This record gives sequence, C-alpha cells and structure tokens, in this order.
Amino acid sequence: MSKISENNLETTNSRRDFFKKTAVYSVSAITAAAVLAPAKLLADDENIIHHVKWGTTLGDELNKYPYGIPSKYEHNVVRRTSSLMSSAGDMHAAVSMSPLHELEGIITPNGLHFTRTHNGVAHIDPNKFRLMIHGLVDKPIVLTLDELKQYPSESRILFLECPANGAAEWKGPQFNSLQFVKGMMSNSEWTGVRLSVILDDLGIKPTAKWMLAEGSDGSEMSRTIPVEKVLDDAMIVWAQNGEALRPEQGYPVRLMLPGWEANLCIKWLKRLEFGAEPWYCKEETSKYTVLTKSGKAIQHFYPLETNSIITSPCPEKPWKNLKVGQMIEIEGLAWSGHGTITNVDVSIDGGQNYKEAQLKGLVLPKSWTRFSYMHKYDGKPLLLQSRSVDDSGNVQPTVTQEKGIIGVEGVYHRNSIVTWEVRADNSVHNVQVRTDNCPS
Ligand SMILES: Nc1nc2c(c(=O)[nH]1)N[C@H]1C(S)=C(S)[C@@H](COP(=O)(O)O)O[C@H]1N2
Ligand SMILES: [Mo]
Repeated sequence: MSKISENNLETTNSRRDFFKKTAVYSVSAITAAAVLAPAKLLADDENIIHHVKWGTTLGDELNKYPYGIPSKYEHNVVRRTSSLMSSAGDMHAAVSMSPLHELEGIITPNGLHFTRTHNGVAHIDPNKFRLMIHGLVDKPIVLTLDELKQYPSESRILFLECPANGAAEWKGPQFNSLQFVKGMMSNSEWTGVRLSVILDDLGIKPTAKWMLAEGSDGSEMSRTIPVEKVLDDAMIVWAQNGEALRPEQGYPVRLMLPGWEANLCIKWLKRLEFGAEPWYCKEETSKYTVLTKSGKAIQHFYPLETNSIITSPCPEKPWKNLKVGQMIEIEGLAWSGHGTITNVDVSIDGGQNYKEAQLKGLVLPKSWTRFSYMHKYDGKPLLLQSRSVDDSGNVQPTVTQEKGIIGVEGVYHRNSIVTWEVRADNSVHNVQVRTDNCPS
C-alpha cells in the first residue's frame, strides 16, 4: 500500500465502523397473503368476449429476427441519458442509465446495461485484438483473443456500479426518477478467466505491488489496482449473460473487479503492466477520490459500500388502482462491494420504524439481491425507505450520517438511504429525510 492509502486507511475504516451494526436479526417467514381484491368480470370487455386480431391472422415468419428483439410494446424500456450527464453536451463522454424500474429478478439484459464512456463506444476487430501483460512478471506476453480464451473459464454473477451513481443527490433531490437517481449500475453473469490463473503461468515478481490496466479506446482509460485484489478475485471477461460482451461493455474483453468501482473495470482492455508503485493516473487523482468534510480526500477507495433502493413503487412506477386493505409488494435491490447482503429493512414512515424485508431468489456476494416487503395499503401517504446490512456488518447510512462525514460536496460512493414519498394520489416523489439539523 502506498503512503496515501495508509494515511487514509483510518478514515476509510472509521467510515465503515461508523455504520457497523451489532444487532442480530431473526429470519422471518414468507408471508402468504391474499393480494388482489376479487376481480370484476366485465360483460362488455372486448378483450375477453371477442377473438383478438392475433388469434385470427398469421404471425411473423419464424426467422424474421434471427437475433430476437423485445416486443414492440416494450419500446419504452430503454437506457436513458441526459446532456447534463455528459462532458459539455458531448455524448461521446457521457453516461446512459439503466431502467431499473422495468427490471425483474437480478439480471440486467445486455441491451439495458448502463454505459459510461469517455471517448464513445469503440468497435474492436477481435482478430486484431492483442492483450499485453508485462512489467514485473517473469514471462511478459502478448495474447490473442483465442489464446486468452484457452484459459479455463469461470462465470460469476456480479454487479457493476459507477462510483458516481447518484452523485447529483448530495445537494438534495435532483431527479424525480429511479433511472436517473440510481441507474448507473447493472448486474450480469460475467464469464472469463481469473487473473490469478494467468499469473500462475507468467509468474509475478515479489516486488510487483500494483497493476496498471489500460483501455484501447480513444480515452485510453487507465487505473492502477493493488496486486492483492488482482490475485484475490479479479477477472478478464469476454462474455456477459451467455453471449460476447456488447461493444458498449468493452468487446472483446474488459477487466472485472468484483464489488469495486466500475471505473476500475477497464473496457476494451489492451495492456496490463505490473509495477512497484501506483501510476497515479488522471482517474485516480483528479477523479474518483472521495473528498471528506475535513477537506482531506480519500484516495484508493475501491469497494462500493452496502446499498439498497426500492424499485417498486418508484417515481416511474407508482401503484395504480389500489384499494384500502389490499396487500401490496414493496420490492427493491440491495448490494454490497464488501460481500453478501444479510438483511434489508423497510420503513414506511421515513426511517422512524423499520421492519425486516425478505430476500428473494439468489443471494450472492457482490451481486444484486432482490428484496420484498408486503404492505397493507391503508390509503395514507408513506415515506418509503430501505436499509441494507452486509455480512461484514456494514449498515447503509442515513443521509444525515453520510453528510456528517463527507459533507455536501461529495461526488463518489454515495450509499445513503433513499426516500420515496408516496402521496395520497399514489404518485411517488424523490425526497430526502434528515434526522438532525445537518447543513443543506
Ligand atoms: N476503456 C475504458 N474503460 C472504461 C471506461 C472508459 O471510458 N473507457 N469507463 C469506465 C467507467 S467510469 C465506468 S463507470 C465503467 C462503465 O462500464 P459499463 O459502460 O460497461 O457500464 O467502465 C469503466 N471502464
Ligand atoms: Mo464511472
């Protein structure tokens, strides 16, 4: 570890300790409840009493779309961007956000994966792809794509989140939208090779403490990564949810660092160099450092903190036609770069009281985990919150707790609790609840 990271270790750890939770949770049973009020059969409902058009005509020829496309009725389910999230309106250096409110389960379809580029989406000819691995290794090497794929592969379901996700919200609610508040993240099954497997082959010198990863796109994005992480679980991946990476995600290969800032996961990878010191690239000096309230910035701050967000209801997906007394599901996603989600608590009163939600489906380390909480609708306005806990004991902080440490000038690693206000008309609004008189 460099001097800077040692100096800041204390700050980093104290931030984590601050949110550690000692309480032990009990696991609650699945609540089975009557969800829908009995449906009324409408005698004049065209859709049930007549043959519909598609039942009396031929459908499309079978192979009209050799690579399938979504239903035309789902045309609104797309990534969205704004020139506000670009460099001076240039959409080559910009970000497009994943429609989290439209996703089910924990896997992001490839066409909906959030995308961040600094110089546009590169299109790399796989035959011309070369990966150079050099520096403090015994056998430097240049690999073709075929050679890289000869290594034994592994698949892991992992989230990828830009550390700037939700950055605008430090100053208070900015967007009345789940997609724009939290859409700089996605979750996929990634397939590739562990870097430790390749390094077993090449031999790494004891003096090698850092690895530079460099992209071949016009931005030549580069970051340095501590060797401990490289040997622990870093991967070079070439597939995403069963198919080749999309160009937007770094085709033909990218770096994958489970649980760590997406910014470190260099796309369109071309070079890995091992060295004794960090390189102090632009992206780890002027950017991606965490400025604290004291004015001191934390450098080399890599894992994403424990986090969660309610995805239903949300501003884009309010409840509709609810009847008082009806049971309704509050759903969301939780994730932690430190490990596995152990608990998610849901509050309907802005954090005064919390009840345990249920984790559903796969619960995996460094992956999205879906949670669910059944609420009996009583027609009253709500302040909905979710709070996650991971298996390292980290608890998701409130806005007040987070601002107490970082202040209001923060940009990266925002993981404080988000509040959705559900009004009496069922519309949903992005608000912030503060529990003391913190500034702004
Ligand atoms: N070569 C290269 N790698 C890159 C970037 C880039 O612009 N060029 N952007 C980084 C940033 S800031 C993020 S958040 C992630 C985004 O990954 P995604 O576009 O696959 O979601 O890629 C990272 N890797
Ligand atoms: Mo990013």
